[in-house]
Order: sequence, then C-alpha cells, then structure tokens
Amino acid sequence: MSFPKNFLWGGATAANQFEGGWLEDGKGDSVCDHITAGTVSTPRYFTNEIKSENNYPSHEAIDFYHRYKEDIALFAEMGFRVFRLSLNWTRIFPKGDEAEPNQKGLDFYRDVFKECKKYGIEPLVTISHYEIPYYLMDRYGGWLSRDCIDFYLNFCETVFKEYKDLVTYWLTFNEINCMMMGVGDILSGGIKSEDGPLQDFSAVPTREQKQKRFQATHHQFVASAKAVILGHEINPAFKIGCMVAGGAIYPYTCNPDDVVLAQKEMRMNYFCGDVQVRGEYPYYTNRIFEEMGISIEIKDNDLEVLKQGTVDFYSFSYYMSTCTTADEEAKKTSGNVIMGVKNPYLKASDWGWQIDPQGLRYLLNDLYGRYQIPMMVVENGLGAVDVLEEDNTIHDSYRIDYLREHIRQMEEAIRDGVDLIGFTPWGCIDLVSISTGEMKKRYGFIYVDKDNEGNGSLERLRKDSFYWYKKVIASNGEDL
Ligand code: BGP
Repeated sequence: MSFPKNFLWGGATAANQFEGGWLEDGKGDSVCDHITAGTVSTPRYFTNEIKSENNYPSHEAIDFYHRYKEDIALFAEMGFRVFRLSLNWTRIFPKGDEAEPNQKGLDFYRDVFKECKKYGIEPLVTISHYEIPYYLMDRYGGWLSRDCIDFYLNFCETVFKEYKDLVTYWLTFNEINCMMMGVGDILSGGIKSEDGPLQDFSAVPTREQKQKRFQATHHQFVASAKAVILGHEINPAFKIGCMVAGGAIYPYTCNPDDVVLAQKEMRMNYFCGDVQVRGEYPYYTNRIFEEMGISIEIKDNDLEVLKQGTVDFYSFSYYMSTCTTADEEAKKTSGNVIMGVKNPYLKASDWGWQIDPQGLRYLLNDLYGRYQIPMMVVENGLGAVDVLEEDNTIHDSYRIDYLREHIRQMEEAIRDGVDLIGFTPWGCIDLVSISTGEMKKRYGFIYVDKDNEGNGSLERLRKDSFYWYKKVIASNGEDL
C-alpha cells in the first residue's frame, strides 16, 4: 500500500466553467463572461459588449449554482475526500473594488461548503481561477495595476474570515504561470485588449506584451504572498498553496543543444514556484529579463513580502509533456503539439495533448527535489468526446486507462519518496472547456446532458469511470 491513509482523493472544477447563474443574486460580470465559445479550429473571442447571438458558455455552464446538492451527493457517492472548486470573485464583489461584499454571494459558498462537510468532504478553494471582475479590467486595467493587489486582499480577507471554520485548503491563483506565458493575460490578468480573439498560444509575443505579463505576474506574486501572510494570521491552521500549470519538457535528442534548451525552457516552468515556495526571484531572472528586454517595477517592501509569504504546499496541473529542439528542421518535420515538437514515443488526445503518465512521476520527483514541501496534483485527466448510449450509459474506458496509468505513476513517485498528499482529477463532472469553450471536450466521471450549442436537459449520468474511480478511492489506490 503506497498511498498514505489520509490521502486526499477527489476532483476539481472552476466557478466560471461550471456554476452558471452568471447574473443571479447580485453577481457582477467577469471577464470570462465576455468570452464566447470557439471550436477546435476557431478561437474564442473577447468582446466588451455581450451580444445575444453568440454563445457565452459561462452564463449557464452546467448550472452547479442550482444543482450543487445533487452534484456534491454524487461526489460523496464516489467517496471524495476533497473537492476543488473556485470562488467567483464577482459573486462576492460584483465590481471588485467595493468595500462591502454581496451577502448572497457569501451565502451561496457557505451553503456549498456546508454541503461538502455534511459528507466529510474537505473543500479545496481556488481563490482566483481564470476569473476577474470585468469592471477591474475596464476601469483599472486588471492586474497591470497595483490597485488590484488591495482589491484581491480585501476579497481574501472577507472569505478567509467568513469561511475560516469550513475551509482549510486554499490556492491563491490558478495556473499562475499562464499569464506570463500569454495564455491567461485576458482571462486571469484582465489585461485590457481590444475586442478580438484570445491570445494565440503559438504567436511570438512582442516586448511590450512580455513587459505587461511579467509586471502583472509580479503583482499577483505580491498579492499571493500577502494573502498567505493574512490567511495565517486569520487561521494558523490554514494550508495555503500555489498552483502552477505543470508539464515536463524533454530534449528532443541527446544533442547538447537540445538538452540545454530544454533546461532553459524548464526554468519558465520553475519560475513561479521558485518565487512562491522559496520567497525570492530565482537566480536566472536577470538573464531572462535581459533577453526579453524588459524590466519590472518592484516597489516598497515587495521583496520582503515575497520572503514572508511563502506557500505551505505546491500544487500543479498535469496533462502532458512536451519536447523541445534547437534544430529548426526537426521542428518543421515534427509538427507542433500545443508547443514544442511531437514526441514519437507518445500518443496524443484528440486535442493533440501528448499523453505521458511517466512524465508525472518525473515532474513530481523534479519538483519535490527542488522544493521539499508537500505536493498536490490538482488537475489531470483526458478531454475526450463521449458517446451517450441509448440506455443512458457512457463507456469511457479511454478515460479510465488514462487515469489508471497516471495514478500508477503517482504511486511510483510516492515510493520514490515524494510527499504527495492529494489528487483531484480535472472536471470530475463534465464542464465547459477553458481553451475552446466547448462542452464536447469532456473530462468528467459524471456526464452532463448539454451540447456545444448550449442545448440539453442538464441531467447528470454516471459514466463507467464513475464506478471505477469509486473503487479506486475505496481501496485507497490499490484496486486500479
Ligand atoms: C487547465 C485549467 C482548467 C481546465 C484545464 C483543461 O489549464 O486550469 O481550467 O479547463 O486546463 O483545459 P481545457 O478545458 O481547455 O481542456
């Protein structure tokens, strides 16, 4: 038996991808409420004005807002010990800069947490998951403005005090590194942009874009560190973690050019953890900034705050690994998969994400060796098209295979000596995909009857993986 007795098995979600109820009970609009659905081949669009003819997936999503009791009961049936969810900032502070919170928003999450506790499920709360009030983007320019630090802290103080007896585990920002890599500058950074498609992941950013992204990330680092300090003052038992988009980057060949390049690219993966766990900008920062031609503004006692506000545990998402090469020709022949070149030893999902269970063991060892603090894998899973059979069953053996192999590798990592404390696979109930806004890219153990156009009864159905995961949890990872 390798998984510790109190291992936190569960599942993960995010408010804007599953709650719906986007303007109910005083909720304000978030930046993500202004982002339309796309498809695999067309990008999602951001618009200042919400136009009725477009499909805005976060508006109804899967309606957890009204169905949370049913959903939490299903999680409990699977045996969840932890449930990762995020707060919609705009449910509590509709514009973001108010002094007083919206009571109905606070009440909603209280009810949700109480419902979890009823079944002995520990909530794991992401304070900000790709969600920022639209007003903060419009009026202040989002996280580019230092003002956001105070607005965020006011939000943190409110929820820390309000839920201090119900919540122990917190994450300050989801995938904090995604903003500097350019996938989250609108979504989580609220960095103002003209109406138009969201940032193209493969596009080469301008110097000015890089400057903005790193400045905004610095503000999030300071906000996160201050939140850690504040949270521990409010309740010393709080466990507050960082959350980083994880991924192993391999050299494509043993050519030292590729090896050194892979090492350099991994530094961008370490960057946020280095600041949030070690409490200071890493040794390679100057070189990176120099090469980008940027410099960020660090003020007052920012560096001291970073030192004091280090996190209690390290969490990350893991879906795939990538390969990198310095050889321009090899890049062309291999074709791009999200980023980097195709690994000939791996299969990919329908969305081109390269499936690599061993990469998870590799990364866990790598990160634990670096930080030596408890680790949590808070996202992992297979986005796939599921088929609903006539008799309302869903045979998702591919999802079971994916998760089984990743759990096996987590077990190996634990045997290697990694202090892994929990696992919350992504989208434990089908929800809206963040990259495309689609419903058809499903991750759940629970099927939700809703299609890409937004039609469907929203009925919940148990997939084959539901029964499988229940068995895994009941046997504490023995019966895979
Ligand atoms: C992570 C995000 C999630 C989630 C997941 C899957 O990057 O934190 O919000 O959606 O990726 O991505 P997608 O929904 O695009 O398949």
